[in-house]
Amino acid sequence: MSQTVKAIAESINIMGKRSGGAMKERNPAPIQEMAKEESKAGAAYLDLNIGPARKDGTELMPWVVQTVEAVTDTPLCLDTTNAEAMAAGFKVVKNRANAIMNSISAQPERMQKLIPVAAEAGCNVIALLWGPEGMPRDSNERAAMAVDLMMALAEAGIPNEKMLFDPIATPITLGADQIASGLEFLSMLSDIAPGAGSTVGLSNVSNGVADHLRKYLDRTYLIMLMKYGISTAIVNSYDAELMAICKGERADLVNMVHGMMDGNDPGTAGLAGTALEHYKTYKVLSGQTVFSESWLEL
Ligand code: THG
Repeated sequence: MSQTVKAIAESINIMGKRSGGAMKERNPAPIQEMAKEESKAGAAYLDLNIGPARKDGTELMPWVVQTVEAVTDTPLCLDTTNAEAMAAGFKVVKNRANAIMNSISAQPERMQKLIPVAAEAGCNVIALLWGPEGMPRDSNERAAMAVDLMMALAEAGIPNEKMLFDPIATPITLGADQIASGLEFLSMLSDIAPGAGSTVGLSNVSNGVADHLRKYLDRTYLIMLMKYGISTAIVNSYDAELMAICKGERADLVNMVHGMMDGNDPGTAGLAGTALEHYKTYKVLSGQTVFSESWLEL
């Protein structure tokens, strides 16, 4: 059986062109269309990202949840940095045990407010490896933060199987070192928290890169994460090729990149279709080629 990744569709968010305006105007139709499109594309979860929503989060999150639940049964992933909005959203979610809380970070205030809400809901929880001092610097800091989060969640009765650790994907424009450290953390996860799952905001990796190039970075990075058993990913479900990788339908690309990760360079001569683009992109993400927007022309 081919390896699969559960896709958490990212596009219903306050920053998005279609969904952002609709959220602000409380116009359900565009959001409901997107929810149906993302579900049809094969999303296992729909991320509903209202951002910090300082003014009206406790009213906006329940509205978005109910707007989406009116047209689809796809489980939801509630995404906000506003703890009160998160709690208000979970009050109305129909299928709470299958929903995801996105996210609880290793910041004491956020843990205190949200862990009881998650325990009560019986939902899945994204444990975001972001601490009081911000981004962890290497895989050891990620591991230490993961232990803190796991202990606090376990103390509230939340089992490892409900946890999804997010090592935080960083843009390739900042270099390949942080990417390597996220992958290294994933390779340690089954020892740190046996039975736990994992996730990343995949398109962070291509943030700030020209639009026509982003898809190669996102897809290749997902395949690299799959080598370490990533269980879910927050993705652009409108990229059909990316969704095909999630569904286990691109064993050709997966085998090529995983082979390269094991040190087997296939060379460029026999590469067909988009294999050449993904080959070159792997060289960038693994730090063998220095990033520049002309990497596909090299
Ligand atoms: N980890 C976790 N949650 C997260 C992130 C993460 N939630 C937010 C974010 N990162 C993942 N979600 C998105 C949503 C949209 C985009 C990127 C990440 C995005 N949108 C396009 C853009 O900005 O160009 C299109 C916007 C539009 O529709 O117009 O890139 O890391 N746990």
